[in-house]
Amino acid sequence: MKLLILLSVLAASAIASQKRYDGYQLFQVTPKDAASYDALARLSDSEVYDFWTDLRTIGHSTDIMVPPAYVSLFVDLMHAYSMEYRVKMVDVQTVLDMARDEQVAVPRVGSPRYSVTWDNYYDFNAITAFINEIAAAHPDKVTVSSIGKTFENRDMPLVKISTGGTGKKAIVVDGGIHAREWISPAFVTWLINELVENYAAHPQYVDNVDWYIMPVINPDGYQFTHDTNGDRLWRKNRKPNAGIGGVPCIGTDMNRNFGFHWNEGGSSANGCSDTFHGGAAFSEIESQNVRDAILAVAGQAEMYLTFHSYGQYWLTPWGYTSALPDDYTQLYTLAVSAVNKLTAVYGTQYTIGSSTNVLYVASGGSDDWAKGGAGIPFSYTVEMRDEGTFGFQLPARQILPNNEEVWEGIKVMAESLF
Ligand code: 0X9
Ligand code: ZN
Ligand code: ZN
Repeated sequence: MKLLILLSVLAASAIASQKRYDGYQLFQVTPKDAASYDALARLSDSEVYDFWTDLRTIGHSTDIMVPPAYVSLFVDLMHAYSMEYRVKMVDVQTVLDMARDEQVAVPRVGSPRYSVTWDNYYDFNAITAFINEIAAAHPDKVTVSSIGKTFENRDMPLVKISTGGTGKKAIVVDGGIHAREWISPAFVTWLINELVENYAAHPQYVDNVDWYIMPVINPDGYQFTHDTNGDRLWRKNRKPNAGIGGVPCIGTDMNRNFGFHWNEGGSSANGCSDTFHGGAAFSEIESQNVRDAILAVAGQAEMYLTFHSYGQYWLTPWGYTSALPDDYTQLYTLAVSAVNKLTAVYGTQYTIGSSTNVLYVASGGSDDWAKGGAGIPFSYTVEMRDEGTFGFQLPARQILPNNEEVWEGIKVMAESLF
């Protein structure tokens, strides 16, 4: 009896041991001049504050998560610089708990065909199972392979969707480069399902182009956000690094590790930072695997789409400079057509532009490398829902509406290659 109680206490504490965010607050702040901007820039260098959205330019808001012990200091700073601010989440843990409760409460309707559905979020194993199941059900259209192993020895899946024939253009898609952006794999897996399972409704999207889809390119990080002893708000991969000042840390930001104008701004040399760019361009096994998989199809590929959250942006290169690519007008015009269709579904607004100009400088991104390094002309980063009401904890009931509207944009993207 005593043993049983002990065991259940242990079990309960195992469940409760994901990193907790009790008393953490999410602030939305807007720097109004150079002095207040610089003050925020200094905060973003410290590991205390988690910038859920990176610092933009003067006049644009940023979402910053502040630990309880720093809240009053932070508010003092806001007042000292007369910055506009508002508290978006008074207790981040409550929002995490609500999202998890919704996740548990959603009843599975009927007996779903596959290991994932789109009324819930799923971990890496379930996504891998789904990919293998849909490939087995549609061997005429779907081929699954592994592009290599992660640091923690997980296979990184690549799904090729094609009805055969030669000389077709290709679209490369990936998701899950940032672990905590759960809507990304939830969309990319849905896209696979829509193209394959719903093929008959719109065969042209598969008959006219080949798709190379990698639903989770940061499997270790993504699984860590699901693990009971993990951290729901983890962003990077999971390989230990030298850290800073003799204190080791974990993880490289994969979207700062790609080798096109790597380490030219908007990334960090501090291994404890959430935007750590790694020891060198392509220092990480996962970004190497993605690089090699893309290079293998680069001759055929005309388009690269990488899915993130949040903020509702349809972004073009470059992320390393405010200068625009030569063919920016074409990139921009196509994005406008896509976003028009997207917005027509539920009224969701997206901002369009080059990522440096509408967001911030951030070098080493996969989009910049896909265009500048692999020579894929149409390269976009899509930041999906929402605008920070729920942020990374986008409620599961929004997965389908998000996916439906983004799909309208993707159709426009694909049609441009027909
Ligand atoms: O900062 C990023 O990596 C992306 N935003 S996120 O909030 N999902 O982290 C934007 C990347 C845009 N592309 C480049 N900067 N190259
Ligand atoms: Zn350069
Ligand atoms: Zn991201």
